[in-house]
Amino acid sequence: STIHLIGAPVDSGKRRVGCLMGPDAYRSARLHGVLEELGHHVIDHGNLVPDAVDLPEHPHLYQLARTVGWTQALSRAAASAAGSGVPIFLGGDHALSLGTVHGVAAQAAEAGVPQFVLWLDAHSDFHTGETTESGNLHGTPLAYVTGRSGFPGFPEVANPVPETQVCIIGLRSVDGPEREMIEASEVRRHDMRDIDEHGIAKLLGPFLDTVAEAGGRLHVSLDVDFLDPAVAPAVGTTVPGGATVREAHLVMEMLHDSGLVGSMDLVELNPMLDERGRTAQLMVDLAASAMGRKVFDRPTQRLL
Ligand code: DIR
Ligand code: MN
Ligand code: MN
Ligand code: MN
Repeated sequence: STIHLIGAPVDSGKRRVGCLMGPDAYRSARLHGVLEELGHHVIDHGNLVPDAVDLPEHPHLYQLARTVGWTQALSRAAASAAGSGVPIFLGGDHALSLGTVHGVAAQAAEAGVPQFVLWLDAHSDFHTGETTESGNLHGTPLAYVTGRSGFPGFPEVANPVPETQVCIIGLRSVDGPEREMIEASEVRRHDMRDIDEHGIAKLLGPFLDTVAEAGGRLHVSLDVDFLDPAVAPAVGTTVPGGATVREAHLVMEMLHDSGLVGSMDLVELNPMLDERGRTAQLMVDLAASAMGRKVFDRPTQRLL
């Protein structure tokens, strides 16, 4: 199948800079060649640039105009790529998902396909512009794409992703207002304790079944900090106690076996913080597993 690599060097979603180097770190770790070796037709579209947006500085929301500009540009790019192959967005910080999910959801609505979202992250990214304490917009995309208010200047969300079609796995840092909103919602959420108690396959499997039964399409948003910082140090917001390499690969292999992945974000990689490119390399290996790399050919064995 065709894979579109779309560079999204978004660095406006938080204060610590460096994520703008992410797309080239993935390229240097040979993402393109690795995917071609798996038999895919790969097109690297280069890096996007944000729309020029004329908005006054916001008293609380950091780099609002720039992030709105990215959201507009990414939404268009995602909508046009989603119909004709699998776009993989090379981040960039997680603010890029304000645009990518907006765009793929719009294209899905047009095609009459239910859009589902899998969020692999230590954080819930469920703040609105009104609840965020940091003012960092990378902590907000899930609230935006599920249709919450509090996003001044951003494109209208005409096709919100229904809460029941969102699943977050890997949680271990959730702010108070986020917890309240998530608990009052129908978003599926699994913290690290769920993974420890049940195993990650038993959390992901039922969600994939739901997507399949609905005839849906899945957008996967993979935040580097889903992984444990011991194996993935190159991210500004490390939280101890994250997913292992083995858990992450199992998730990716199950995603490939499901045949449901329509689009993917690789986000929050900050090459400035990396140790000899090891985090970039791990993210490329995970993307390869999601796109079909395996040791032996076999379907996922679901335990339950
Ligand atoms: C924190 C950190 N919850 C915030 N968020 C994220 O600033 O709102 N870090 N997403 O990666
Ligand atoms: Mn995130
Ligand atoms: Mn995170
Ligand atoms: Mn937060």
